[in-house]
Amino acid sequence: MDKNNQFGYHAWLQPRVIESLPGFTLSGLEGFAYDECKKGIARLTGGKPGNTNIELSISDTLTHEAYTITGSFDGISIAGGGESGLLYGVYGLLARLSQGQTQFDVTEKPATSRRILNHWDNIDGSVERGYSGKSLFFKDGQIAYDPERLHDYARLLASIGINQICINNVNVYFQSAQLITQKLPDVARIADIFRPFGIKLIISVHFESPALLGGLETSDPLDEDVANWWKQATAEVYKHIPDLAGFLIKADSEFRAGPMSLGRTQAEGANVIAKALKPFGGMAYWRCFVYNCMQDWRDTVTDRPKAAYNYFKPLDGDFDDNVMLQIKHGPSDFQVREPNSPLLGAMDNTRQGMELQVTQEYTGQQKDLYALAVQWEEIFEHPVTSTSKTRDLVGNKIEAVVAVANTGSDANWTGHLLAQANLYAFGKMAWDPTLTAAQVTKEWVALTFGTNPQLFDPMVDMILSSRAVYEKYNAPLGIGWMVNINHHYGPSVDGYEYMKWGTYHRADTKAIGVDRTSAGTGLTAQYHPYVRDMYEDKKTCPEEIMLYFHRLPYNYRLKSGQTLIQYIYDTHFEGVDDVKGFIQTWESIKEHMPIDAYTPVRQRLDAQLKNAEEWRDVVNSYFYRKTGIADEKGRKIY
Ligand code: GCW
Repeated sequence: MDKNNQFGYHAWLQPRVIESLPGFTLSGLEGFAYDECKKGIARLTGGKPGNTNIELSISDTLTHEAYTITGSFDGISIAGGGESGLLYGVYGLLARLSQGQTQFDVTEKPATSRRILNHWDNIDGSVERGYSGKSLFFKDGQIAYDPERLHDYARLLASIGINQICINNVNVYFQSAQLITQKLPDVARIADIFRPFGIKLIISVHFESPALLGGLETSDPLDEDVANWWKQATAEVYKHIPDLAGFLIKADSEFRAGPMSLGRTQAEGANVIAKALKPFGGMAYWRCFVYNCMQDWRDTVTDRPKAAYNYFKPLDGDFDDNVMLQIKHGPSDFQVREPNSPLLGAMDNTRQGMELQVTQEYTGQQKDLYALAVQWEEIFEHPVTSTSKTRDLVGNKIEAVVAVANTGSDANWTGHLLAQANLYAFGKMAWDPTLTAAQVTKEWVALTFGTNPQLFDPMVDMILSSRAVYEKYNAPLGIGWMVNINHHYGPSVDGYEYMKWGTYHRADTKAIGVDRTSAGTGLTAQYHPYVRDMYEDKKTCPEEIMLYFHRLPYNYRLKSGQTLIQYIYDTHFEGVDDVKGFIQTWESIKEHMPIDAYTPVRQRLDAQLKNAEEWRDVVNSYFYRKTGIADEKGRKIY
């Protein structure tokens, strides 16, 4: 089947003629936004003639990416602060028209000027933690792409406000390191595709590039030759891509080289690259995923979640002003449930961005349905201090919202059709972190499937409940990591337990969990006192995250009166039942959607059910065997 005809290719920009719309004419500023408006209107009206005018203009009173939409079917005005704002205004109008809006009095501006996707794409065409086929950018060691598809991809991303993308994996190997030396004309062509959509490229670079590519003896950031190498190489990059947003660097992390191995600080490492980017207005995005991945599991003092704060907080103020620390949202690694990273909002003199993951590495790998928006809403709702929440990006000096992409060469972009909702939600919530999961999910369903209530309500409910369902059959109460090692799909309770990765639940016959309070590893002390106190005390620690901070006996009574062990049993049985409910829901709405939407999702739900059953039986049996405590309800445990 032609990919463009398969349901899902157009995602939330479905060609769907809406009979109630009038015909439109366009006037005002001609250019890219105007053309996009024309195409979008044709998509929604089928080119119906009419005389409702849409006027496009630039307004000096708005910031570059901001826009206003005013008017009604008597006439509509879109004004953008700049070209990007105008384009966002066009997409904003089209989305509102698709959802049946008829009157417009909208002013929008993004909460942050950096809304970024990171692709973990390798030059051989594979995608690290990718579950949607192959790379959109690379193949067999070369830059290779379908220009039409990339153009459509750029439109999808721009329509949800994404304005920067890193095209290659943060794990940079030799060939991808060469992107900044050998392959610049090709990278520049990709930049050309994204540019009109207001999207700038980022390139992941290898920290040891001076040695690896330049033949220098060292990559020591304090070495003058090294600094000069970065300056020259970067100048060359900017000759080809003058508007490159910057470089992304994963250093001293999971066997990647970095300044630490050369006796230098993270700041010294970041600044040498930042100085090379500075004349061109580029940013050094420096990841904070630095921890000891060679820990002895017998070591109960080292606590991996403390690592990022320990390394970076003392350096607050040492980073150049074009370094942006890129901090994973939680102190572990994209688990189903984590507290926020204590580093977020903790540095007054350092620029910071928050990294999320749209790709579902630990959250079902786009086989299982998982509404990330629900989790992100909690992350944004998380207190940084008693008066401020993470969603106050400006107040907490969080200047970028970044996510690892979930897209690839699959016809529907995201593998699981409903995983498109996660990409959509990311763009919308990065633009406006006050949006709720319910709001963005409803928008996505309306734009993708329409608003027929017989389909709309059940689908919205199913998607919104999916995070809680996955959590039920996964590791309990925030403890995380009970996954199969390496590939991270499916259960393995002790898979990481005797390993070097610093991820332990330390379950014995009586209790489970690591005490991270002041009586234990002291992670709590890294938080603002308000948050610290909340986590310190079992009475105030939110129950769903209890096992992240406290070691509990299996007979610990939760607020419901249930014991911990019974909670584990119950949630794991419920999780499976809930997935069966998803299948029923999907069957009940089958007739209201195209068959090529129904079938692939049904197949994935069947796979999800198997996975949930495996989780239920492995986790329940593990704890039954450890504790010898029977299920109160007498259900079968193996
Ligand atoms: O958890 C790990 C992932 C790696 C990833 C790393 C990171 C790109 O399993 O695949 O590497 O996180 O975020 O750097």
